[in-house]
Amino acid sequence: MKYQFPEGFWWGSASSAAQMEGASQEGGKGSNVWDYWYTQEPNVFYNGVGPQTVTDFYHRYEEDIKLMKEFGHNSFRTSISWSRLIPEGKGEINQEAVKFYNNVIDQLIANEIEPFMALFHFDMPWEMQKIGGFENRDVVEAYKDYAGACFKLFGDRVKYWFTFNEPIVPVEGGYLNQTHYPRKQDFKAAVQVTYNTMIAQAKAIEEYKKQHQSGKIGVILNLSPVYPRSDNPFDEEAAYIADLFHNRSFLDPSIKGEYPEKLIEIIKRYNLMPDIQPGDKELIRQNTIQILGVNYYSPRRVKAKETLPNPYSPITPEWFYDNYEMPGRKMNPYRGWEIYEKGIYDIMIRIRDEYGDIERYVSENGMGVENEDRFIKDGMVQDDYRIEFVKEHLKWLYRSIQEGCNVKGYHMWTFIDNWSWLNAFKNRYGFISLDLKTLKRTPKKSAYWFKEMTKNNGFEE
Ligand code: BGP
Repeated sequence: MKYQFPEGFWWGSASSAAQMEGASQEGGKGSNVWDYWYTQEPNVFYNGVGPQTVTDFYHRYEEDIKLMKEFGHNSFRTSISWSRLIPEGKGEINQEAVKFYNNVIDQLIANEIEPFMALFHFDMPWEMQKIGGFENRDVVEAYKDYAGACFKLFGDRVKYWFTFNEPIVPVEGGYLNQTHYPRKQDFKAAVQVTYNTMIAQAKAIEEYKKQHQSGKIGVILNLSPVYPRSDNPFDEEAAYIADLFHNRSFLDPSIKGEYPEKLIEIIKRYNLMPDIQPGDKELIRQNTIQILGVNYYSPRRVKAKETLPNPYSPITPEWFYDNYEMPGRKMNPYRGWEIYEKGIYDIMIRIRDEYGDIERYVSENGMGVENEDRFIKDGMVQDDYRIEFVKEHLKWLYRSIQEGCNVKGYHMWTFIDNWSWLNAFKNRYGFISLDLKTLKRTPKKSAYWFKEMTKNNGFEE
């Protein structure tokens, strides 16, 4: 069968500023939460590797962009580092950063690679976190000004903007399970930050429209379809609630301009309502997204709670459901995540049916592998498993397009093996492998496969 994708389909990969740029103390950059955290607790990072150098894109972007071109990219997503552009988070713009991002954008365009730009990928400037991060509405204002500055500086060439990458991840990591700064355990703060992030997004979109920019602005969400253990109504209710928390808390306000009633009801019942300011509701309603990025790695499987939560323990989303390890599910043996390719199709169909079939693309999908060097043969990582992974997801994506879904592209996570927060370089995701000592880049087998596939705008099997 031939999987021929539509003309003009976006092919490429994604990364982010903090995960690839390096030069974290160079070029006038201010610290972000990761830079700061690393100075405090280097050992919480896998093998003690911090954010200073990572893939060193800051110094090697020309070489890297050439490689992207060579390996079939017509688009690439990264982010602007807020603390590089505005070291204090608000106030003065760092001209060295302006020069750097201008060079990157120009270089991408010169290589016929469309830049897709996120404004925020988990990297809160430290000066902003010091005053509470998105718990504080002043930081929301600072983010809006930062976004406005980016549109003004780069919007003549960047036509695809994303307010946030996976906005729920720093909320869950920072306020529920301690994998992101400020590593608290506080559901009420989590709700406030979720809400304020949404306000920040709406303000950035409002600003984008005010500037009469000619591109599109949206958000990138990690959407995992939630499957109940069974069709027992208790399991189904558990799945419904998990979906509310993990998917709909951003999906609904971003596309429909309002929060789901049921989510508000739960938040109210548990006394978790955030501080809301006059005009907020209208702001969210008026400033919905034009394009959606969908990051998909794994499904979420849940079941009804088997024991009642301890009423004295701090409330978390897991009060409402238990995770379910479905017997026989297919696992990625090298990273411990379930692989369920049809999930990508289920998400796309749902957005077609429930969210107005908004223009969207797969903004991340990929396979992490620990100790990937064990698969080196003839000087190259023979990552047939990754080729298989991408192919099987693309087959389902193709099917969703055949069934009318407004899907415009596919970005793999990631191009060159990159640094991944507390996991640092533990799990490798790239088409290109990175030697941590020499920073030498070596294409993996999957890079050659991707090159061939994108040349043909699809594949046959
Ligand atoms: C996604 C993030 C990425 C990246 C990826 C891999 O959720 O958007 O930034 O880090 O996960 O994660 P890990 O290295 O933990 O396997």
